Amino acid sequence: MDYAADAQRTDLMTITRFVLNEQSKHPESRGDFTILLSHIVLGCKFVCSAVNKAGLANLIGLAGETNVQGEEQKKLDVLSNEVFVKALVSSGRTCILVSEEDEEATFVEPSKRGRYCVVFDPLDGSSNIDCGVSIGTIFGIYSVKDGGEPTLDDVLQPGKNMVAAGYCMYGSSCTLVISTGSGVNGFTLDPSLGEFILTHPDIEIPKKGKIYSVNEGNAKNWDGPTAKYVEKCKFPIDGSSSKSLRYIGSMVADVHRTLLYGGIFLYPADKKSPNGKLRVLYEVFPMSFLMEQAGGQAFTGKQRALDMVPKKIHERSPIFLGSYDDVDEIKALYAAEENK
Ligand code: AFP
Repeated sequence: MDYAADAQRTDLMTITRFVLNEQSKHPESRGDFTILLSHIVLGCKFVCSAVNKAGLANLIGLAGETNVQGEEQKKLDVLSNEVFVKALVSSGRTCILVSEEDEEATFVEPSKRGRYCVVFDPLDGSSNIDCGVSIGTIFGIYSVKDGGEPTLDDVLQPGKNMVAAGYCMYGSSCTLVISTGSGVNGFTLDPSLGEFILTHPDIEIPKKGKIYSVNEGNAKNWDGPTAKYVEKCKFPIDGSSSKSLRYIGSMVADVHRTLLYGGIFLYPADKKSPNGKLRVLYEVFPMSFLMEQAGGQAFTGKQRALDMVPKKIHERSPIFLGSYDDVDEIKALYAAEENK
């Protein structure tokens, strides 16, 4: 009998137990973060269940509304947003919420306020819903800057100030990956228990990977360094093997694979979208935070992604993130372009 494996199977590390363990390392902690996280987890469980039932419950389809980015909202987007906003407000631990689905930030009424600001995309990759491809929720958490009245400046902070970030992927299994600033851990939902169980402790991204992930349909509009980098992935000049291309078009799924297998995920700027497509606060920052915590890098084409200071809540940025050495290569190409 494999006693070690058996012990692991019967001594389950749930996400709540994990966070409580972390909390006990900070005697000054009042448990606010644990409470906030339990509300995020509830939102993820609800969305997971809704995604699984989508076909049955006739949830797929347009809700007849358009979101800030001018995209048609699906019923599941609307539902997920409502669930997360309500869960976060009722936690009593938040004061400002920024959601991809809402044009304006939500300032929580004073009686329900706490000290955390949460930025999130409740259902990222929604154009993939109808064909059953993995989609996910992405979130980042900041502390309010000081005890005064909360303002938008509390969420317009550089990504490096986040206290935690994560995503939940609704795929063949439901996986929650989170970092509170000391490494990255992954939990898988056990549907029979209704609990997220630690299945991917201390995730470290391989230093170099064999996969690149990008929407090559935009290639004709790319700038020089991006075009050169992708060319090198396909036709390496140093005699090494070419990289494989994998692109799902759902950031959570593409980043999850990159985190586990290594490689690079790119959503660069192009002539049509000089700032790229992905949103700084609730796509670029949380994923960059996780990548750095796992030993990788995240770069915008100009600077370390987490150093950016957003001016608007729905701002976009180009992003290159993944294995340390792979991101180093693209950084070198941008540096060479700059020195021309
Ligand atoms: P949707 O939510 O509209 O499906 O967009 C998903 C997304 O924001 C992100 O999850 C993907 O990485 C990226 O857009 C895909 O964009 P392209 O379709 O332009 O490749």
